[in-house]
Amino acid sequence: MSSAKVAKPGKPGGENLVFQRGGFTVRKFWCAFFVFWPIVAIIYSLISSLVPSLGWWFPGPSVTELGQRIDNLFYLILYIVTAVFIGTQIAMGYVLWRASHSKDERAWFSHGSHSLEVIWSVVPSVILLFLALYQMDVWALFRVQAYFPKEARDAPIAEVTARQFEWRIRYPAPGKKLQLKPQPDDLYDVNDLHAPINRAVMIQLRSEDVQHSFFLPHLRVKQDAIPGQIIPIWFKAEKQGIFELTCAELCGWGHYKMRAQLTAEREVEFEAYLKKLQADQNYDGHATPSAVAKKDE
Ligand SMILES: [Cu+2]
Repeated sequence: MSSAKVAKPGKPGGENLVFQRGGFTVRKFWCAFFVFWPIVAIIYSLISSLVPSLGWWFPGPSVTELGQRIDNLFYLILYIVTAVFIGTQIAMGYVLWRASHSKDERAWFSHGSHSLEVIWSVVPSVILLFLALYQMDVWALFRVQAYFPKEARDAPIAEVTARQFEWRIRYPAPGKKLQLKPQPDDLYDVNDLHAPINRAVMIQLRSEDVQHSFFLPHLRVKQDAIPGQIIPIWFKAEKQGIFELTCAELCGWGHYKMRAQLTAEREVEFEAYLKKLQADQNYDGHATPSAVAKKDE
């Protein structure tokens, strides 16, 4: 309020004594201090995003098309919050700078402004409503099973069970469909999920003990694994390679060990992998030479 009293410099006592004693240098220091960090944050973000080889940003472009659409949403939100961040930091810097230059000027307090409150309620509401509507189709495609690609829904390739502290993977035998209950000829592997590329595939995610989170950062896929639930997830890798699969939920003392991999490979390689798993599982010490050779590969 403009009627607020201004303490006279050098006058002993009163609430402004500490402020006045702070002096010119201290006020300049705090002004510089609070302006410095937002500038560091902006420079850091700019370097991280403009020089991806540093590895401070995303782990490369998404290898799925849906992941690229998720990235676009991320950037849209990032631009909005960056504009708000820069605006508020400039306002704060300006106020500090003014206060550091004039020790006679005190802050102005507002005890309620109808127009201001309307503005700062309506503007964020409009932005949030816009984001909520704008991201709906990506969200539906990512999370709602009815919107998953049909080819993925029809034939889940594997069941992944998270447990302290590994990923257990169960595939149906070649040519068979994944059943809810384990079958005698199912194939098993641990910490190495294989999937064919250029085909939408679905995985049934479970947890055996606590809550985990199935995270494929290069594919922008992240889904909590919850005990008692079977949660379907899908992706369509468009690039061959070995990608990190990790647990993104602090799930116990060995959480750091839940690092596995996704091997995205061509359809023929995926089929060969399943065949090899099958040969390994059926190996009883008296197998044919080809099975032994395969096992020793
Ligand atoms: Cu975990």
